[in-house]
Amino acid sequence: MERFAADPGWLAYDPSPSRPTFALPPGTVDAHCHVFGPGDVFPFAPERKYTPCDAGREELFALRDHLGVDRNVVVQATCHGADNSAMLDALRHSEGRARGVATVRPDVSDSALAEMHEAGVRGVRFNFVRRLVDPKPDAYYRALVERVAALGWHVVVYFEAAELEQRWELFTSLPTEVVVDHMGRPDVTKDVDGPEFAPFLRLMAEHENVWSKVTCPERISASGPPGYDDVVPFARRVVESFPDRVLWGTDWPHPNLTGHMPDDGALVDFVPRVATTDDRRERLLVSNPSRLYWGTP
Ligand code: 0GY
Repeated sequence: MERFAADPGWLAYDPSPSRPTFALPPGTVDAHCHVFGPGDVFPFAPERKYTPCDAGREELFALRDHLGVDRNVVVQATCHGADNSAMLDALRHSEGRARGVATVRPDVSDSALAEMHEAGVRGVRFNFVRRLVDPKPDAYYRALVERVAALGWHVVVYFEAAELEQRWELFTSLPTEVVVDHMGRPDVTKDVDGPEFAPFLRLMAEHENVWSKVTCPERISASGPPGYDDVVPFARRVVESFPDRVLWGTDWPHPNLTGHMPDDGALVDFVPRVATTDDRRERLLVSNPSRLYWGTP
């Protein structure tokens, strides 16, 4: 049994987050969260770029219940590479209350894909963030998309804002739904109406299969906690412009943060500031993720 030590200076998730003031509507989905190990059961991948603290499914489900979340979408984290075992184990122990997004390589077998589908995987994640992975040429991703599209899965893409132009052709030609992590990581010190954020808004406006997670204010913000005020106009703009193609999530257990660890209760209280009507909140939290991950209206 291998034991892993988290990277020096690794910030662990908050073990006792506040209870949110905002009451999440019934059926709320946390559409972006991860499990890490535990490493002695589900070893971290040899090619990983970071070693986190353990954060397993039991802790995730406890957080879910504490916050008033109903269901989770567990997104494969890069520290587990293409070994999806920890994520799949979480899905299988969720009593139908979790779906997954996997990382797969071209050598994945059809039977492994079918097994993942059976466990609740509904998407594959392509990560282009260089501090997390070594990105591949477009052709690599195109070949994989053909395989997973046949299962009705969608594609989740994670990239830094500067990468959008370079991968535009790839992102806009994918035949599936495409979900962008964390609004494409905008520079929120710039104007929401400025030229920096415009390409991302154009991507969504021109391509009706593109969705966005309005997640990670704690990661994107320059002004910081508790309110992450500088992220509000960006997230609100996306929610109001594309109300049927937005998702929300906690990003628990918050890998690779260096400045501070967010209070997950405060992340819930961020929601009504960016989705300002009951109708917008219902779509963001309940009906959009239900449609995409559970196939229900
Ligand atoms: C996130 C963000 C990060 C990490 C990962 O898979 C990952 O390791 O996505 C990050 O470091 O920005 O969405 O969890």
